[in-house]
Amino acid sequence: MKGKLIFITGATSGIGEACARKFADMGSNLILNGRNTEKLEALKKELTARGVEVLTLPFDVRNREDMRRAVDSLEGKWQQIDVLVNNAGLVLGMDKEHEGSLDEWDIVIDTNIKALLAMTRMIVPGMVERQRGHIINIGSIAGDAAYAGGSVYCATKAAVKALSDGLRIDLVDTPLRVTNVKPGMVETNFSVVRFRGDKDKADAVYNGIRPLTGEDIAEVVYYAASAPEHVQIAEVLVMPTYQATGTVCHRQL
Ligand code: NDP
Ligand code: 8X3
Repeated sequence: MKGKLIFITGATSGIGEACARKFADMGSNLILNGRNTEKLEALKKELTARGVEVLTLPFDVRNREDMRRAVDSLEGKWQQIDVLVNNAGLVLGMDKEHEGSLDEWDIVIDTNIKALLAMTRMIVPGMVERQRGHIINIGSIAGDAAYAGGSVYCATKAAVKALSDGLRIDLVDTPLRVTNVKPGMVETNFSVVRFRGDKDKADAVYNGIRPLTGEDIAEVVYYAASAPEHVQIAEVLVMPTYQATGTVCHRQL
């Protein structure tokens, strides 16, 4: 992957940040998106010191105009994106479908579905023109089956699966590849965001079980991206060893 150009959304934390480090370690150049400009600049400084080129592209992925402006601002070699990692995503709360906040769910749907689709719509045409590219979507085990209090989040990740499968069909007559990486429990800032900053509740999610790390997922993303060109890793479900489904895990308490 040396010299390849990787565009990662939500690169300021967790899985996205770990992917940035992994690709940088393997010599790839990076376009890093996020909302936290300070964090983006710190990451850029760290990764450029490893000898790769990094462009930061700060925008809220829910803002389509800002996304358009950012993508249109890419010039020359920065337009030649080899891998798009659609990673930015979140969930807010664990409310029942008939009780939760429609405004919060708009944020989740706009980020996890509409922004992923808009990024795909803006970046993939260039890949088709160049006859080169790979779209890696970060889905979730949550997209495989609904769980209590997860209905909207699960729906968004089911949508990521459908969008990934649909795109793979639409691109079947091209050399482009589409991968849906579906993690189980990964300890990142995800649960802190889900529980609206309550660190104790977030920590309890991983009580008695060794969760995956962002780095574990970055290894999977890198594996898919670096597979030989005739190999398309369509979907990967990756869980901690003591997790069996979205709702079944063994806690050693
Ligand atoms: P983190 O909260 O650690 O990271 C999420 C990243 O997405 C942050 O950089 C965050 O930036 C960014 N982001 C969120 N909203 C926006 C936005 N509107 N515009 C730009 N960036 C945004 O969580 P994870 O690393 O765990 O999550 C990454 C992906 O992995 C998500 O799609 C999540 O659904 C998925 N996933 C996570 C699992 C887990 O157990 N952790 C399991 C399965 C899937 P900011 O800090 O500004 O909010
Ligand atoms: C995050 C994993 O199990 O909390 O996508 O939904 S889970």
